[in-house]
Amino acid sequence: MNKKVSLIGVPMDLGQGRRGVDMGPSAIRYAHVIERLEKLDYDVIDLGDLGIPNPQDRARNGENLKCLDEVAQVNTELAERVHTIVEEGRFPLVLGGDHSIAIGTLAGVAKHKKNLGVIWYDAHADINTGETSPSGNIHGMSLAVGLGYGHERLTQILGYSPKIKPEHVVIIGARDLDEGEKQLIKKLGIKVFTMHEIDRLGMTYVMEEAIKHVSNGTDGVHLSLDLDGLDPHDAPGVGTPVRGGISYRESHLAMEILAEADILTSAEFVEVNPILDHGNTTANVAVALLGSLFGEKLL
Ligand code: 4U7
Ligand code: MN
Ligand code: MN
Ligand code: MN
Repeated sequence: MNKKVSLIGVPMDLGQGRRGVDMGPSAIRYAHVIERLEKLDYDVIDLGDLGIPNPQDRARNGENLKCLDEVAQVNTELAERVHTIVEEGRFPLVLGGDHSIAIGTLAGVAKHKKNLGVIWYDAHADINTGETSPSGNIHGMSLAVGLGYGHERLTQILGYSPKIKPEHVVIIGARDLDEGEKQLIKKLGIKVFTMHEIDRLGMTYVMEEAIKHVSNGTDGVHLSLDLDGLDPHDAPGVGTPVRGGISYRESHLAMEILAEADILTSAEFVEVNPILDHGNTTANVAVALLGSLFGEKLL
């Protein structure tokens, strides 16, 4: 793994309806993310948090896309910042904030990587568009936007689209998909390891297959980890919890296998909501997983 890490917080909560996820970056810093990585000999620069505009109306929902202007604005800025981080030869580590920020991260990273592999670790596929979304929340559309589906204001960030190709994507942990999402996943032939496959095949096999998949024909790999991929017992502080998720142990194993494979070129950890949490459990889980992802070993 690249030993130079630039961390950036995006206290965005406009991609969904519940307050609190804007405090995610603070909660993850409070759980000692920087110390954890420095102990593993990483040179970490904390770039601080992006500014988030105060929307006129959180409920405004033109074309079934809530807060489209603000979400597009923040993601444009994030894309530029991430682009610069990669240009400087550093590893971008983005802390959310809601999952709409993947739009900006992917735009920034993929500007350098023509064939970016993506691991989407999530209970959801986030592959809705304004046409299919039951909620109008953009955090449920970010993977679709990366693939070139959705509103132009989002797909055209940094002036190119699509950012990624469907054959370079793998979704892990899915257990809650909307009808339109199922159709697009099938149409594009996206590889999905649902909870059924994780239960049946085991996390070791799933990760080995996932790594093969995202390494095939790619020039970099991004991990987009939504904490709601984990079971709500282990990560309660998330806005859209879904029962029957990936366990804490399985998630550690997944991160350890990824660390060994040494394929990642960027990562983001999103959807930590301290208001809905018990103590700071979910941020602590995020930091523990980051430790494993960056190569921490017991002995
Ligand atoms: B998250 C949902 F309808 N699919 O689009 C939607 F179930 O980033 C949830 O994965 C999206 O947390 C969840 O609103 C987005 C819903
Ligand atoms: Mn999710
Ligand atoms: Mn998500
Ligand atoms: Mn969520």
